[in-house]
Amino acid sequence: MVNLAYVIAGSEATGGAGIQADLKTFQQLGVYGVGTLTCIVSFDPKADWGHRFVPVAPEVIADQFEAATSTYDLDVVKIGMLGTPDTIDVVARSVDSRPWHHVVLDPVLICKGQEPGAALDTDTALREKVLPLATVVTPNVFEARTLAGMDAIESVDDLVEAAERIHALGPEFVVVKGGVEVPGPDAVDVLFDGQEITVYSTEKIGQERVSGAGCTFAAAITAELAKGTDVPRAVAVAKQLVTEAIGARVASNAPFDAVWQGAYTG
Ligand code: PXL
Repeated sequence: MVNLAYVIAGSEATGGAGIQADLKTFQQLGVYGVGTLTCIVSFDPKADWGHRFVPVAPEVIADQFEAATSTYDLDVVKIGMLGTPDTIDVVARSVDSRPWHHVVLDPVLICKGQEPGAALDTDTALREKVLPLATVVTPNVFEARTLAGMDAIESVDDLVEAAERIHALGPEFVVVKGGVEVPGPDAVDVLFDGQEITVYSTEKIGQERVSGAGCTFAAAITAELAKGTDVPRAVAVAKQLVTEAIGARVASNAPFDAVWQGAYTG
């Protein structure tokens, strides 16, 4: 019997991030992927590779959700980029209408190309409507600062404080990803389950951010949870997969490389 995982996320037209990265990750981990599209992002090579952003109409998101959840018995879902308050509203109502074993939220906040005013509304809606539905949330340093209300995250102690603060907002498990943003030789992630802190650490591979790493990390956790893995072990698998995917990154004409999930051997 094949395990199934569901993702609600945006398309990133070059295939490095977004739902394309999620579905590749599911496949790499041997899980059948089902996807619902929330928006379409097309980088603009004429404007410094900024994001052109087009939301999918809320009723079309609801239709996709109905098709996916009626066709399969899905109990693990990853939520990626949503992008507007209206999208957040329909996704929150849809997800809340069914029971889930796990809801993994990658809290993608602002996106270049969106109006700052709209982005603030979006952050607030995400925090109020989607975060309380999540069982696992995977903010990067920027997202963690916003969600935790911290001015700076510059050390492992700060990652721990952010994880504890975000846990108080509802999710059972919080994984704050230090990535290349926290100084030091290692890429450190911190998991907090309400009681215990677990620190995951690997040597940094360069100092540049690689496109699709965050999407791939949360998708790998989701795929592992769909296979029945527990959260601490799912995070360990995700960390290894992302580290290998960054090591095997794909160069392009854009100013950033993209992760390659196919390098993971397990
Ligand atoms: O990596 C964050 C992300 C998620 N989802 C979509 C994106 C991006 C970044 O470009 O375009 C659709």
